[in-house]
Amino acid sequence: MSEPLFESAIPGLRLLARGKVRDVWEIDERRLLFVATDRISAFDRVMQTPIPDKGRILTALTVFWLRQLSDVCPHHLLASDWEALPAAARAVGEALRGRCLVVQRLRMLPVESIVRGYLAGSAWQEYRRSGTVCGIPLPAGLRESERLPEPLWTPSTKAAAGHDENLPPAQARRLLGAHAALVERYSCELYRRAHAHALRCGIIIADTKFEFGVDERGEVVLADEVLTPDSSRFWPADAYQPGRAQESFDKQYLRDWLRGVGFAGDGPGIALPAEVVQRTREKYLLACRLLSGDDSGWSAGAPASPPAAARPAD
Ligand code: PZK
Repeated sequence: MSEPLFESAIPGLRLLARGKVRDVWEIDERRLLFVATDRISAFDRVMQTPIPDKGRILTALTVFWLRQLSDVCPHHLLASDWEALPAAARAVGEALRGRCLVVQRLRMLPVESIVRGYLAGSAWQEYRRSGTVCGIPLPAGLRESERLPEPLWTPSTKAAAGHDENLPPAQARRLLGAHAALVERYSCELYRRAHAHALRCGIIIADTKFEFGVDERGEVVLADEVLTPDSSRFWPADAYQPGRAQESFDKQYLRDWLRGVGFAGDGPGIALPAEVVQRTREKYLLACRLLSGDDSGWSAGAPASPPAAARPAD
């Protein structure tokens, strides 16, 4: 394990944005550099203590999925090898190794493309109130966390501040214009494929968020990080039980600890004790190892699981 990275600094490149966990740098007019830091958020707040290697783990997972799913649609990833990084990034040194994605610069579409296979979070809240999700009527009598008859496309707005809001799909289609049908089709197919793979690995992907952009030729391209625990709800499949909220695969220990100390998501994030950091790190590592069979040496000694194809299907 090496020094955690809380915030990237790359002299010579221009910082475009800092998200909750990732920093985006400009390489040139055609390319961006995404840096996954070790920041972690819970209850919508960034904690003061980083989780060592979390950025490397999420970078490896994103690269795994983009390769695995590259026959579904085009994606923005150009390179993730150290040798392919701009000299300004390599000059920073080991702190950036394994955390960087060089991506194609796109015109981002103004909708978060969420796909849900299970009834959780804001979808469960809306269903309980009105029997609908994003205004789409669902069968009566579904329980919390229940698998949906079909994956549902439940787009949301990209709110500049505060919480994203679910959009009626008809409104999302108007915002997406000519690209709407492809964004919806790509999103649902990506989710179906990823869900089936993850289930064979013991993980339920309850829902996930995709972002798309348009390249200079007008093609719809998958962007951002994909199918990580930060952009999705991962549940351990062996503990799945509809009728109640599910444990989070990655953040359950952190959330339980935060509740225990009375942290309710108000005010700034807080510092985390070593045990919470260690156990949370192990969960991210396990998710990455189960899904991709790769832990790239962050966890000494533990054997990787066999590839999913070598195990019986569900
Ligand atoms: C882009 N974001 C959101 C994510 C942040 C901000 N391929 C692309 N081309 C142009 N812009 C973007 C992308 C992508 N992906 C996405 N901001 C710019 C974002 C993470 C952290 F601070």
